Amino acid sequence: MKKTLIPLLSTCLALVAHAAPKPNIIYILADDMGYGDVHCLNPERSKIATPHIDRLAAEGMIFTDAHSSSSVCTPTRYGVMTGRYNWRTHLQEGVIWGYSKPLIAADRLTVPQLLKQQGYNTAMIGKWHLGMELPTLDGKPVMEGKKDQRKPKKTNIDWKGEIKEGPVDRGFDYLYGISASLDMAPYIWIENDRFVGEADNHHPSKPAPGFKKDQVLASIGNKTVEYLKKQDASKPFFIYVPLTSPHTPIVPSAQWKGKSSLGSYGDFMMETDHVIGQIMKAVDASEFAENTVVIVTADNGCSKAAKIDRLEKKGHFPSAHLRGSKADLWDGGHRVPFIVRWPKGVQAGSTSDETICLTDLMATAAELAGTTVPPHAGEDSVSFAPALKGEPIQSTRQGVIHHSISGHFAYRQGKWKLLLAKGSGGWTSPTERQVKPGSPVAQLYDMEADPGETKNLYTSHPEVAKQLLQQLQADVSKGRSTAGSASQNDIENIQLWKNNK
Ligand SMILES: [Ca+2]
Repeated sequence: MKKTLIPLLSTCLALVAHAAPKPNIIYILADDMGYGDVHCLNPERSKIATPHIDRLAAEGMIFTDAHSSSSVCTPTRYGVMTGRYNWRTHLQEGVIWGYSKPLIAADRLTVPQLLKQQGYNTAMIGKWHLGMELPTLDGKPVMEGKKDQRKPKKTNIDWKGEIKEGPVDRGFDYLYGISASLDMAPYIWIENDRFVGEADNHHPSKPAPGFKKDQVLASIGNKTVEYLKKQDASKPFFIYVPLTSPHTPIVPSAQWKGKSSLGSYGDFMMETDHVIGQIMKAVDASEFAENTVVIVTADNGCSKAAKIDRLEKKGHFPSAHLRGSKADLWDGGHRVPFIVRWPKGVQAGSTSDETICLTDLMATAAELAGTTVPPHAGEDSVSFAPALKGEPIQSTRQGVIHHSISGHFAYRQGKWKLLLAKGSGGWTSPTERQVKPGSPVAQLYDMEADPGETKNLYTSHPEVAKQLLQQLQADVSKGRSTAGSASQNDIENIQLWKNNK
């Protein structure tokens, strides 16, 4: 009797161990949402109610020192999807457009591909902004505006044709979304590899029939809920939900207009929070809530398009205690809200002050799924999974690299931050052109003592600046910032100094 039971028992145990359920991952990426736009992160100086994100934080973990890899959209999204810094590609500054070619190379591993290999269902619902191959009527390249690619005068798109090299060719089983930002043509939904309806090639700035900008956010929420309802505990899933808000156009839907005391931006932020609440509600109603990791973060800080001066006059500070905003090298550009709820794996009401980067999704997802990042992938990705358990992150990365809209670099290591810029490196005054003559060529801040980046220590601490610069140079030139097999950047001679030093 015993002889037959023991092997049977060990087989069962092995099966149980093997079948330890992999967590589902929902990654919600708001667009241009400042650290101080989330009420619980900025309780004294936020005037926007965000009850759903606040609840997520109360039930999970707040990361107080999380950074997007860039202070603008496209580059950050590249980092989220690939675990690699954007400036290792040809995109050295700025963003791409709605008709642009794919930025992620066909042979580069993405997070959804990695998770698919681990048995996950994968879906993306929202804004891509990483380029795709759009079909054309004449088989020629897509006609783009020569001066303003945001608004070409006419196009040659085949609206009935097959879209290639987009999200479904980069690892997502399912896509419902838009090509780029909601202020960039084309204005049309895409489902998997097809457009939903047709836009007008002679009026490419006109939305396709039925496409309403003030309904896009709600549709992203509804489609995500719909997708969640089709999932069950038998197979893990990864859903990437890049929201289109509170980025421009600031278009709260009719039912949210006037809800805040701050005008459209406040209303739109409240609607953003509401949509996150709808997604949480669907998770909570499911059989898989306990083992679902919900992450809420943003691709960069609040934009000046939100009329930050006016918001501040009304007592709302979108960058909280941080200096600058979207596009900048100062922390207001790229220190982002980062909240993780995972009932099974994260203690409610916890906080982590570890410095993490949005490139870290790949290594973290790999660890959560019980695997590792293969060679020649995720070169700038470090798993923050230990932090979720309250343990220190085991990082082989010396520091985190920041990048501004104009391609200025900064390096953060422990409490020190070196900026290779004289001013904001972005849109906030003083910009590089506005700095006073004779200003130091770079900036160095002690982020512990001076998180608002007010006291430049560059000239008084040259040895610290030198050491950080050397580390930055090493991380750039070796094609990776983590330990692992050597890797190559897509271009040679990445220019570290952008201010004519
Ligand atoms: Ca953005």
